[in-house]
Amino acid sequence: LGRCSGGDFLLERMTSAFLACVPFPGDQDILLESYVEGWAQLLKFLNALGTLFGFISDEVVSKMEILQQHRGRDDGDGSHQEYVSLKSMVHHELSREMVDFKGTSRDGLPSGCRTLLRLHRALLWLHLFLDKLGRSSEHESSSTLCGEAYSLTLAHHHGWLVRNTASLAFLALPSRGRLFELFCPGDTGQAVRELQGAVAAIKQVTDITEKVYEQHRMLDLP
Ligand code: 1PX
Repeated sequence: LGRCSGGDFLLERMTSAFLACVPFPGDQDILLESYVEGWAQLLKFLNALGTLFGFISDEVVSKMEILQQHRGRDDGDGSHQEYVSLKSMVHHELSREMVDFKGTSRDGLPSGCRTLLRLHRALLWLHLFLDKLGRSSEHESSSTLCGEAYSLTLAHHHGWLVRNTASLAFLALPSRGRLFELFCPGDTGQAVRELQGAVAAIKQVTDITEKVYEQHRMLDLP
């Protein structure tokens, strides 16, 4: 597989983190440490896009902090095995009745389950956007592709205020050509291949997450 020296700041590290989420595909489980690492890489990219995307970064950071707080919690024996993987987190939080299915309790740390669900929905958007970008032709607009992917996915979960703010941010997105330059300077073909690798890695993660949430009827957690 070809490597892109300039572009490795985003795609390669993000791809390897999301691949590392699933060390044993048969387990159909996600390692949370790698999941958070994948998001840390996405955050770098988001920050590089400039201040107009700050409200999105802030939201990602606050969701990551909630997960990290759960992961860092010491349950007495000094280990945090409960938050090692997606399935272990789900079983732990369900068995302790930490998951609020009705949206009534407003105090305390939100559950890891409802928090990761927000990131999962965002990954469904990202998967579609990057897939569209990888298949797009030269004259297509990144803002349009991003907006289309958003309408089909994340927008369903957002109110009008967030939707409107998001659609303004999309207009400030770098052009398709500049995004490809960020992914792999001077080599569009390699940028497309790296994009395809990222799309496949994300898909593996979202497919597993979707299944686990569906099994526990948690896809609509408030
Ligand atoms: C070009 C490739 C790489 C780009 C990487 C960018 C990664 C961006 C990830 C976006 C993550 C958005 C997280 C959204 C979480 C969420 O839905 N939160 C809402 C619900 O949370 P709650 O706790 O209330 O149930 C919250 O209301 C939303 C807050 C404001 C953030 C809204 C973000 C909407 C835009 C999503 C599309 C991102 C476009 C980025 C352009 C590159």
